[in-house]
Amino acid sequence: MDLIKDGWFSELSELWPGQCMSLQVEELLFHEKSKYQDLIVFKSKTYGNVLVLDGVIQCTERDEFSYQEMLAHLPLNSHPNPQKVLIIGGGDGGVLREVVKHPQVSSVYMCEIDEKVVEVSKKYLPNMSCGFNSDKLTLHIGDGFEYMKKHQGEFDVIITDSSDPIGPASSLFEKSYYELMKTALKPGGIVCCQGECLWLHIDLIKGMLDFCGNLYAVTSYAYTAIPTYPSGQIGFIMCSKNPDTNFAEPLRKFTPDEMQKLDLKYYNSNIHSSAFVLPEFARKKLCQTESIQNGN
Ligand code: SPD
Repeated sequence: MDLIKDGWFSELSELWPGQCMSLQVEELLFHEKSKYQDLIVFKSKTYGNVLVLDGVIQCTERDEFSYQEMLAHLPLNSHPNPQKVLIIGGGDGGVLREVVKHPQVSSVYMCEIDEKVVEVSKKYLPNMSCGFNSDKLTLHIGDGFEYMKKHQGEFDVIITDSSDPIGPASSLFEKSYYELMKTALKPGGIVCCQGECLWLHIDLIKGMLDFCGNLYAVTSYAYTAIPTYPSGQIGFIMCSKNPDTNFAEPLRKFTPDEMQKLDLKYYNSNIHSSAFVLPEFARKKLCQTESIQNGN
């Protein structure tokens, strides 16, 4: 297979032209095409098992927590009472693991289009997929748009854990998707979605923040550092229906005891606040209007 050559996997995509991340492969564990995408799992030399969809790294066992913890705890700790949560995508279970352990969450609904991702993750990514055993979870295999049309005004928080805006996930980066999420939220609800990389996709992010700024009472962009995503950084588009939301000020700060119990490795309340502080090139480009909140 040409994604793996001479013992190295290389992640090439038109979304990050002229650069690519390579990981040394110890063993190819799984390779199959599902109805939706090409799935690979390999054991890497230094990053544990790695899940790759359509040639793009989705998670590695070594650094996944940086993305999954932030995608879950940024919105959950920005909402005064996040009881009912919907996850769109996220079939590897990493974000789910974080959401089910949150003390205020009582029910979690996950809508993942590709059953194969869930199946493969349960087998090869046990530390991520443990959330599938939670009593709080109702799993639905199907299309996120269709699911939300049938579940209007139901959720406190909606989290979208998608792949990149190419192929099956591209519609999740469009205005119509953010309009639909707004209608599936309860009053005061919050969304947090995979929001791509400042170094690579700033025009895409700008476009999304602009339409979100017109749809929601509060809109912001936060980011995390993660070595195996392109350029080592990925962000989150965050929107709230509640005009009083101040994303950079978490409403709940976990105590040291809670931090230990929740087994958090990346998220803490200081990194929550600092995730909204943008480097100057990004602040200038993204925060031209007052409707985009930032931590600067
Ligand atoms: N460039 C890769 C972005 C992938 C984001 N989603 C990953 C899913 C992990 N749960």
